Amino acid sequence: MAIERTFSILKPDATARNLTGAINALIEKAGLRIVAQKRIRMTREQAETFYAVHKARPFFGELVDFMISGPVVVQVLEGEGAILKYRDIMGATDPSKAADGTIRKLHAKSVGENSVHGSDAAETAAIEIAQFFSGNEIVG
Ligand code: IDP
Repeated sequence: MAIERTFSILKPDATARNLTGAINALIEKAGLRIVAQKRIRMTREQAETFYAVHKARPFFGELVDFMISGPVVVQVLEGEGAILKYRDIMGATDPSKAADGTIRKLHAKSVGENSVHGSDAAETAAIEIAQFFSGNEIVG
């Protein structure tokens, strides 16, 4: 399988509960390398751009408000099949449906405040990484 990069966000519910290290440990245990990472406060514009695909959904306003409600940690993860591997260890969007041992099963509070984001495909990963990182900030 090819070495891939995927984009990750540790969401405000995770940073609020001091879970950066606990979640990073699960990421690294799965064999993914954190090749870029920074803690930021997203602007409303950044969050709206990032989640533009969900603009028509009823939860869009709530989602944007949540993403700017506190600091987030944005990351680039690298490894074999990184995109699917990270989706696997994240677990289902709704933590009550997430498999045992997944990040969301262990840590998420609700379907909205679900601790992590991970890209769903190679094309979106490239777009999402480019929204938050310049090339020289990623050190593989
Ligand atoms: P994903 O993060 O597992 O890829 P998506 O369906 O792409 O899930 O939704 C993006 C984000 O929107 C979710 O991670 C969650 O934070 C939020 N979200 C999804 N569905 C709901 C909902 O029904 N109510 C509130 N927020 C939601």
